Amino acid sequence: MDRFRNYINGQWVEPKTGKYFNNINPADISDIVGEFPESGQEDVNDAVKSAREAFKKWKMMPAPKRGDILKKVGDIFARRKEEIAKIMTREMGKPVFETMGDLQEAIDTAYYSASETRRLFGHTAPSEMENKMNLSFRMPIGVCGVITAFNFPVAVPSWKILPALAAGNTVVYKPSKDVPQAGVCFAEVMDEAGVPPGVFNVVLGKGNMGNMIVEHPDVNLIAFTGSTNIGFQLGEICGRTNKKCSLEMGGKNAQIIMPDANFELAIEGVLWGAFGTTGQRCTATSRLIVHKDCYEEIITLLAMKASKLKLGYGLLPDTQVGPVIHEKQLQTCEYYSKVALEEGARLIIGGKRAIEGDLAKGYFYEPTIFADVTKDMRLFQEEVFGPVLAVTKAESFDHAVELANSVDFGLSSSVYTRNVNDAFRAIRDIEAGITYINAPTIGAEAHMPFGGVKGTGNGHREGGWTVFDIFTEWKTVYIDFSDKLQRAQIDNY
Ligand code: UN1
Repeated sequence: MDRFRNYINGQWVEPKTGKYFNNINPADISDIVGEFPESGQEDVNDAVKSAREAFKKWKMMPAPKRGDILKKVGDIFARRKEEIAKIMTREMGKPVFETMGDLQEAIDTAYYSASETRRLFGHTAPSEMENKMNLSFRMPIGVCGVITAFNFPVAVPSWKILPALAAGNTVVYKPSKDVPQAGVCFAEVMDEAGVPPGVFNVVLGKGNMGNMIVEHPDVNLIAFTGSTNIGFQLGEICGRTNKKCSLEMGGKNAQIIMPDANFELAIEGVLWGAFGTTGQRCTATSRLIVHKDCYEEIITLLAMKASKLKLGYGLLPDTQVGPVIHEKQLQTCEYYSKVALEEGARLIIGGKRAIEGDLAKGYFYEPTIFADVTKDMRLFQEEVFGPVLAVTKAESFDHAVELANSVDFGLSSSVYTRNVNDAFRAIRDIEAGITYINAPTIGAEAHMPFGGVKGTGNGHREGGWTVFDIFTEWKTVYIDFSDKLQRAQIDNY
């Protein structure tokens, strides 16, 4: 069996704990992907120390030169796209066409970040005094701890790591315990691209190892994607230790279908949004809100199509839906199915493990649809992170928007309608960081702001130009060439 190592200060190193854990293929739990370091405090210390040291030089490198290296990162990810995609599929289950998309998102982010290194604009503004100029610059922050989830093993970390480096920071990255090999691949790519030693470090581990990064006094910033529970905990530590902290957490994203929508398109959208990545996206469509005039028709059409989805091992070419990530996630799906039934929802399809043939080898759950889910039910309110869709009836467009907003989260949202007025009202009134018109709740593009309102986040946006608001601080500069003391607010008024 392959044994993997940490990547610290440009070297592949054994964990000082001497401990390793096995990671398995969720589509076939007899297939052990490899042994991965179960790192501890000393490993984290080493990584942070090397990142701190490397920061001194990396921040001095002209940003466009850093960009040249990031462009190579994109080139190497592009060259290794199919190979790494297959590694990711084995490790976390989603079909290869999806892991290829995951890598494409990282490639896009690499090229975008590279080009932004020539555009890290600051503002200039007039001074309130004569012979004085006011400027501002974006400055790197220091050592950034990056902690991410399993569902986008390369794309989501790339959203943080590559802009962080573009801006002149250094990084200590802890991938999810469920996708450590993707973390190793990330380090291989960075190494080959010529990212200098210490600028990017990967420490593999599980349990509360992430907290060691967050607690470390020499880490300046934490960028996190994962569960609401953990995000809130990390946020508390960052509050106590005065670290900048960007949190990207849960969602309970709704798609609305109005009677004037193109139904085929809307159904295609919800199938992809709800069951793509086996529902394990923070942007997944977990609620479908349908206007009463087309409610039963949509449910019938949807059930027909959803029951035809092909579950299987993601490396098989006809697989549309892979397994969930682990046994615990399978149990969560079972738990919410049970609760939904107890609370009076109507089971349309699924609601149980998929165990036919080879599916019995892995963590497969049938695409599940519950209808007549009402606002007070737990399936309406709580994130499942699996292939379980709640369908709710709306009395009117306004009611649909009200329902969409009746949850604690606010990441993504979608409306299918041909009525331009309703479309614009949805854009204005839905409480979410992202709204799609006639497109599913998933499918964010690398160069646009990504993030959510309410319980989903803490006010930051990754992606696009806004990511640099996370990974930089402002330096304001006043240049006085008057040759005299000019006292602001005093001498000029
Ligand atoms: C996530 O689920 O954490 O928009 C990110 C999307 C993807 C990213 C999802 N591009 O669904």
